[in-house]
Amino acid sequence: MSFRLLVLNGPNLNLLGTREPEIYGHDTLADVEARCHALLAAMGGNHELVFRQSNHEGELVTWIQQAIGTVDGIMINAGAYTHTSVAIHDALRAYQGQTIELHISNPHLREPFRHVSYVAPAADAVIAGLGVAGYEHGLEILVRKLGEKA
Ligand code: CA2
Repeated sequence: MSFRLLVLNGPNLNLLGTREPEIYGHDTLADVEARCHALLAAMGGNHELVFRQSNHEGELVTWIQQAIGTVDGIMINAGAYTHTSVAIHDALRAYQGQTIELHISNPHLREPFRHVSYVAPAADAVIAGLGVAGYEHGLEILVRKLGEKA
């Protein structure tokens, strides 16, 4: 069984590996993307992965809309839009596939404004606080969950 997977990254995640390494680590987003592709290749099954980042809320909404009927599972790190975006929440509610919300840090250990997520009520699962390794763990879980449903 092969699945079409989409990993979405929100604002400022293009800065990964360049600032605040004590929170987000030293890996760049390109490193993380490469590891996600390597993981899927190692898992076999010929899964298709599109990995994207945008600083623009509407672009993320458009990508989620385009995933409707074309993508089996989405993993999303919406960055700061996690805590503000009704638009991303609504788009994810319109998407029928499996959804995982991902965070590199654990927002609940940080400032109170990060304790609310508009993504979580529209997601099947939430992964947080595992560092960038969470991307690989999340993808593995996403593929496993899709396999259980197929
Ligand atoms: O922990 C996460 O993955 C977050 O989604 C990251 C967001 C933050 O607003 C969320 O509360 C939690 C911020 C992403 C910014 O990433 C940077 C990476 C390196 C340097 C500066 C920003």
